Amino acid sequence: MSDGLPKHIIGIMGPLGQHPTAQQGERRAESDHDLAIEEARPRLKKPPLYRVVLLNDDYTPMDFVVQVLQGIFSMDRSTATRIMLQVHTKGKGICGVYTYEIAETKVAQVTGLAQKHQHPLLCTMEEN
Ligand code: TYC
Repeated sequence: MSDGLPKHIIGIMGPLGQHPTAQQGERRAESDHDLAIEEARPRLKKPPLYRVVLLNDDYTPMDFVVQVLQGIFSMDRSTATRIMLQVHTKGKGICGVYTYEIAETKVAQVTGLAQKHQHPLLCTMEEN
């Protein structure tokens, strides 16, 4: 009974250990041994994930986009160049997949850097 897994009391055992739903008459619960225990289901849900998406435009320099992908999304130069060219040829590309607040922060960082350099680069997030 000390394996560290969450436990869930589902009833009180009869004197001979029968299942609580099968028990007749008076109930006893003098010690832990009288409790019918089953493993509780895990209670943590995985958080929703969001794709951070970069959009193409006609004006933002390719090298600026590569630097954004390296600096904000921790890509090496060849991966950043591949993603930049994917955005350039297909219209959009995924920079990464994150939980809500991290995705939101990445979008704000890209947008802020683009505005600082007066480029029209757009970045959005989409639920995965
Ligand atoms: N299309 C741009 C150019 O020809 C390059 C570019 C790539 C812009 C990716 C934005 O997200 C982008 N200079």
